[in-house]
Amino acid sequence: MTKSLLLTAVLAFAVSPARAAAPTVADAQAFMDRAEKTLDELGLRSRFASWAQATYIIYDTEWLAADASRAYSAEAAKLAREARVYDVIELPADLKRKFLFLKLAVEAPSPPTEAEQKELADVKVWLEGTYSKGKHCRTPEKCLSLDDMEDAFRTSRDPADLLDMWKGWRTISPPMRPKYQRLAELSNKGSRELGFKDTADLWRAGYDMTPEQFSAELDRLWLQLKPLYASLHAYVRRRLADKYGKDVVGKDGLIPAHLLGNMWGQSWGNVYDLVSPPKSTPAFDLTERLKAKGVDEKGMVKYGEGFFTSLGMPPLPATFWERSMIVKPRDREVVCHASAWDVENSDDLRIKMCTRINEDDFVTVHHELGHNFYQRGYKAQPYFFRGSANDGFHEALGDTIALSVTPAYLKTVGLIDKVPGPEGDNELLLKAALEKVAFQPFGLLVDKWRWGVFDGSIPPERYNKAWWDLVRKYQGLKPPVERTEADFDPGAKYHIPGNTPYARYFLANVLQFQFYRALCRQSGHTGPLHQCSFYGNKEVGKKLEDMMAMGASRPWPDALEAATGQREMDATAIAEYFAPLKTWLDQQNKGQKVGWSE
Ligand code: X8Z
Ligand code: ZN
Repeated sequence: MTKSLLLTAVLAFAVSPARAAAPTVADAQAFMDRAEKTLDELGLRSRFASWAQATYIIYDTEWLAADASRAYSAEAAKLAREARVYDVIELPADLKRKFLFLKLAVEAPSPPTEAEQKELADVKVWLEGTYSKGKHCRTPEKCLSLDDMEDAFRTSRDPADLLDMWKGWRTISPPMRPKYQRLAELSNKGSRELGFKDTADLWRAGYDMTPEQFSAELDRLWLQLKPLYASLHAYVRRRLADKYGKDVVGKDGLIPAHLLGNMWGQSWGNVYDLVSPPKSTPAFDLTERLKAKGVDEKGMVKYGEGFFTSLGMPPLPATFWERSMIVKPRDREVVCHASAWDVENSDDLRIKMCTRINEDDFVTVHHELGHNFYQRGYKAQPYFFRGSANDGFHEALGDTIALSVTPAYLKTVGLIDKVPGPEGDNELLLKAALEKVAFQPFGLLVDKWRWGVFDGSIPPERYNKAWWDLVRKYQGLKPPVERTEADFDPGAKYHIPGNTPYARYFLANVLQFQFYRALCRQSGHTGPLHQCSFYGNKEVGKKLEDMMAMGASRPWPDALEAATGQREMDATAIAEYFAPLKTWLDQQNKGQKVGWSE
């Protein structure tokens, strides 16, 4: 115990004669054991209720889910308040870590009064339900779900059609605005009760550094990637202008957000055909191959599982196939946004996805199963360590596997007949960059916006403007039509009404290339990084299993070191992967304007 802590402890003891003795480490341990047991039980109830709600949205399941979430959050907040008595003693590192995780147990921590707790739980469930049930009705009879529109965005090349869907989807979110404002207010109250400045501070407290350091770390990683993004952006912008004309694209250096094959302009792989080098013939189209082979939704998941088992990991449990929701039900509302669960925390692995037979969802299946195998890996850890080293690790694992879905791998599993020669490499890299590099500024700005909302620097009357300012600054995109404060465009992205932190996806895109580079080197791969597939490599599997088994028990640099030998997050791996493409993009951009006025 340090001198000042000792003094505080003694003083606390001296001024409260009613207390028998100052708390000891053993007291703290006993308290933590009880806290873990209590939250484990309440978490179980809450997950059962949330699963029912997410796979069958009706008044009753929403009620049950809100009630269970309120009970869990209120108990977590109460325990965190009680835990303050242990602030004065020096705890062993792992116990101290658990006390921190107790404070971080809930993304929107419970405010003090019961009425506010109920209001917060209801607002959260309402927001997610409103998003998930959202429709754009072109006529009263012809309503499109987000799922339908996402599908249309993949292939539609009609700017008027795209604009209609882009605007139509954003009509679901204005009613969310006052509710979102309440979510921010109530969750800030809860965060302050726990000793944080606000929820922005709480969200950045789980990275083994201060919140300010974490923000600086993200900015540092972004600067490592920005030149590559700027080259890609300039190239794509020019090719889209060739296709749609200057009238649609404009002359300000920005790209209209509805032309990128994705509802949020967050990843651009679906417009590959529009931007691929003019004379190239795409080697293969995975979506077409999956359809031609008659692969169904379950078959998609089987391919994903097959990759993990090839690494020596045991297959998914039988209950996975019984309890998962892999196909969108026809007759009820569900939360289509993909997720992975371990409901009972005993290998009760499940995914929930409105799977479509296409390349995007082929990757998403690997992403979700990555969550499931991680959950299985750390299930023997105590309650608070059942998580990944930091949340970016959880998001990165399945994507790391998906990077190994190379043409050679696809041939091995019989999805393509012939591996294209190295002359097709540039196209493959361009395709991958449209997914991974294009995503990064979006991955960064979503939480920049939320941190601003939580810390008050973005007041409600500027919610929408601040969102588009960030989109312009980081992504270099613009809305295709004027937006005002009558709109609430952040609410049209799942993670805002779903209240899921987003910086994790930015980190995941950095980390997955670090994992992939290290695992490829370990498996003896020598050629260009993007040609590596570690399919079937049991040593790689062992390395991943060791990291997953650590859960959240150690600071993330330890887990990163165990897997990669590095202790820092580092965007050089992604830069190395795309280095040949960067050279090519810069040649294409010669004499052209790169960048935009931020
Ligand atoms: O939300 C997800 C996953 C579930 S954790 C499907 N992702 C982000 C998104 O869809 O916006 C994966 C990539 C980014
Ligand atoms: Zn995920």
